[in-house]
Amino acid sequence: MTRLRGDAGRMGLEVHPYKMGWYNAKVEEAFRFPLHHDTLAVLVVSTPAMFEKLFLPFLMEESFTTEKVDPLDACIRAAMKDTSKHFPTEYKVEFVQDSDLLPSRRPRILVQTAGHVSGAAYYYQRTDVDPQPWSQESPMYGVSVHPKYGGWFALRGVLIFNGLLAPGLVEKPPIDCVSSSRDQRIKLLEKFNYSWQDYGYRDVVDGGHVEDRYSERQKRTFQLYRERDLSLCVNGGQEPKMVTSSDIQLSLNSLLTYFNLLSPAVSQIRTVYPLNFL
Ligand code: B12
Repeated sequence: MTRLRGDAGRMGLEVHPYKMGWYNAKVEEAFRFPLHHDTLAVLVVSTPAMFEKLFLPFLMEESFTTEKVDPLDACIRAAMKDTSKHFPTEYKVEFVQDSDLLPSRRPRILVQTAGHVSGAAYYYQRTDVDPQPWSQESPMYGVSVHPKYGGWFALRGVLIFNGLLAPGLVEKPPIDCVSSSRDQRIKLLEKFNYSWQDYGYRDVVDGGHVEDRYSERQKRTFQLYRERDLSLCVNGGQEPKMVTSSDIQLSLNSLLTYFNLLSPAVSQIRTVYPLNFL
């Protein structure tokens, strides 16, 4: 665990161990993992530093090709694969990512619940506000808040150590960092649900202080990401359409143009992309 934590830290990631049974106890049947209660699971969280320490260097690697439809997912997956090389071979270690789906199209892992039971980040749900000001019919998605980074982080996935039991692991409750008032929790949930695009929910934390935030460059890149995702998945807001290679080409082009404009150093990316993608 110490080695894993060290590796993760160098990449701008954090790791938080928990027992699969703690997670299974919270979620509905459909989301449970059919594993022994004490099975070791480790949540992987990205901090604002991940962008510079891991993602930009990954984009510059020789091995990066346009076949990887989602570079960020591919980047985290590669980092976990690399780190897993140090694990004893007798355990079957699987990395389940936030974007992985079950055949039912539901997410394979609910990373916010995993964040809560591992003690990494408190998961605020509508039930954390009493009484609730919203009607039961209106959706109000929950949001996790990290004690150091507020909302300036992401929950990337979980390493599952099949066959490795950790009976001695002690549950560490997450830090309740939006504890000051009911109004603060309402503000947090409403900002996350109604105006997440302005990043405001990420600063709703007791005392209003966070240790680090995404840089302007990181924000802009992730924004391009979302635009790209929409262009890939949505056809004028109507029916989902098939993803074509020209969609992917278009989106990667905009990402690369942006990098090239911002930083001459990153323009090396040009050299590792096939020319027809530029
Ligand atoms: C599908 C999805 C969406 C959908 C639907 C949202 C939703 N929450 O359902 C849409 C497209 C709308 C969406 C949008 C966004 N999303 Co989104 N999304 C997801 C995704 C992939 C799955 C969420 C899901 O379907 N949950 C299923 C429901 C049923 O889970 P649930 O409500 O938590 O219910 C469970 C808990 O209540 C638990 N439970 C029951 N009792 C108890 C008690 C306790 C104490 C606990 C802990 C748990 C617990 O059991 C229930 C299940 O049985 C997650 C990643 C992931 N794999 O988890 C990201 C995720 C939630 N999204 C995220 C973000 C940031 C966004 C956006 C801001 C866009 C963006 N990426 O920048 C917007 C903001 C929301 C909005 N205003 O629209 C982040 C949230 C980070 C955070 N700080 O919490 C996540 C975690 C992705 C990530 N990698 O970090 N998203």
